[in-house]
Amino acid sequence: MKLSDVKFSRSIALAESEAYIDSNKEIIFVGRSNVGKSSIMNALFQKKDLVKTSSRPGKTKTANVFIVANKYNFTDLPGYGFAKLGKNLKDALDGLNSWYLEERIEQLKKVVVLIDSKLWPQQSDIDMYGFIQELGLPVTIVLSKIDKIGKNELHKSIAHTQKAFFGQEIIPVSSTKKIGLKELEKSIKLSLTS
Ligand SMILES: Nc1nc2c(ncn2[C@@H]2O[C@H](COP(=O)(O)OP(=O)(O)OP(=O)(O)O)[C@@H](O)[C@H]2O)c(=O)[nH]1
Ligand SMILES: [Mg+2]
Repeated sequence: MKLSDVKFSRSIALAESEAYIDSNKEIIFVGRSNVGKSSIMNALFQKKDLVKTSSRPGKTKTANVFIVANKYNFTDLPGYGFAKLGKNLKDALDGLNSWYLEERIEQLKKVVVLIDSKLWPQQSDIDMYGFIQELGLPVTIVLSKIDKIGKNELHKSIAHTQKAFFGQEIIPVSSTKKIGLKELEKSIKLSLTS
C-alpha cells in the first residue's frame, strides 16, 4: 500500500453531524490547533497541499476524510482547545472531535495524537487523551516540529511526554525536514493490517 495513492473523500461539519456509513478501517489525526496535523498528513501522502494547512490556528474546521488505496480512511480533525476562536466555535470544534471519535469507534485502528515538541503536553491534550483512553482506542503520540528545537530540548520533551502518556509509543517528527515519517508510516500500516 502506498500512502501517496490518496484522494479527498469528504468533509463533515458538526452542524451536518449526520454519521456517514462506511466500513473502511480508519486512522485519525488529533491535536491542538496549529500543532501540524494537516502538514504531517501531506508529508505522509507526499503531497504539497492536498490537506489544507495554515500558519493561522483554527484552519481546519471540519473533519476532512481522505481515502488511501481506495480502502483506508485518513482523517484530519480540527484542532481542539484553541480559546482564541471564541467560546462558541471552540466548543463546537471540540464537540466535533469527540462526536467523530465516538461515531467511528468501530473503524478506528489508530488515533495519532500530535503534541508540539516545544510546548509539551497541555491540559487540553491530557483531557483529549483521557477521552481516547476511555474509548479504548489504540494511540500513537507524535512529537511534532522537532526541527524547531535542539537536541537537549528534544530529550527533555520526550521524557516529559513519556511521563504524561505512560507506556505509549512516541515518535518525534518534523514534517518540514522529513524526520520520523518512515517510522510513523510503519506504525500506521501495522495498525491497518493487524
Ligand atoms: N518548522 C515546522 N513547522 C511546521 C511543521 N509542521 C507544520 N508546521 C507549520 O505549522 C503551521 C500549522 O500547521 P498545520 O499543519 O496547518 O497545523 P494544524 O494542526 O493542521 O492546524 P489547525 O488546522 O489549525 O488545527 C503551519 O505554518 C505549518 O507550516 C514542522 O514539522 N516544522
Ligand atoms: Mg489543520
